[in-house]
Amino acid sequence: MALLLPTSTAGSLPKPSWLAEPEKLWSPWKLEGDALIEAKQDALRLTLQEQSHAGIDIVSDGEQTRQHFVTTFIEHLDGVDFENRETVKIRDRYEASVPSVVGAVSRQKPVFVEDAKFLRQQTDQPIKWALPGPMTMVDTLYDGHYKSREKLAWEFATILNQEARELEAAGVDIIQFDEPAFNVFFDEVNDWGIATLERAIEGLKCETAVHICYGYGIKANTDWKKTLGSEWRQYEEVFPKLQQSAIDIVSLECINSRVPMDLIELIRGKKVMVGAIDVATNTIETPEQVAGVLRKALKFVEADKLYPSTNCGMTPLSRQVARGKLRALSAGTAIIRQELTT
Ligand code: MET
Repeated sequence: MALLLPTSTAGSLPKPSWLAEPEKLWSPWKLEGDALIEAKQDALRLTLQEQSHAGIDIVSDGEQTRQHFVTTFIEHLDGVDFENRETVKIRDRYEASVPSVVGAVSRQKPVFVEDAKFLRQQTDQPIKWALPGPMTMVDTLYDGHYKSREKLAWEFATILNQEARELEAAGVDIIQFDEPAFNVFFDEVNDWGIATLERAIEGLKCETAVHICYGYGIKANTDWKKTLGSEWRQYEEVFPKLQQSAIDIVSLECINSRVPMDLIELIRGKKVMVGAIDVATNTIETPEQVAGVLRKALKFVEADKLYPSTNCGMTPLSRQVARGKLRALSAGTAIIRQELTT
């Protein structure tokens, strides 16, 4: 029988301080050239070991080889100027320095495929690889060429599909597309966001996931959350269409959020990665807190479709806190596995 409630993370984990300045998004690398390549691989090995030791079932690269979950992918494409960065407002919320699209975009060579092969060599556990989704990509750049978010999203969808097919061939079990922008631009999600995502997964035989959260635990996001009222119903806007889509797994923010759990009913039939670890606090969850979230989710997801996970990436946290949170995720999941099997 397949393992019940396989645990995973949203993807990113803290980087060691010899690789990049810790507890920071877009943290610059501390090395360059061949030394940097080797250091990234060493960090990947470490992050993998930490996940296995903590009992995480579906492991990732901890996003050790990328500076940021969106801009690093964009910077590897042709038609992009990443040296002359522009400051734009992203997610309709905060200013960020991002790359510019200056011409037709294309992928001349694979972006993460070598890293994925390296991860595959290091472990027999199932592996999940995160890529940015088309809509979140267009929301994390300056477009001086296409002048249409939708047009550019379709271009990115084609490029993502090329990358995803090669990741699948490299032995990746689950390819996840990060779409935090789905929680902000509902009309666009329903007009073309989900359609472009489906273009990105076309022809894949491996499992596919979409991660939709309320962002990293940074101040811009925690401030925004304070304005969202007593019930966060953003998921309600996109779930009906997502339920109809070809995506296998939906990854959500749950613990300590004001998302009503019963919204999960709207994606009945999908596998659900339930965020049972808060990435916006340094407090380590107790196993019972994690178990409490999973127990509630089980009212709306079949046990064989529930994947305990984290609300978002842990890259801005300290290594020590992230380690504690990984262990809490495993321990809380163990409680529910026990309840389900006795
Ligand atoms: N895969 C990304 C991460 O884990 C998701 C970020 S969504 C803001 O960091």
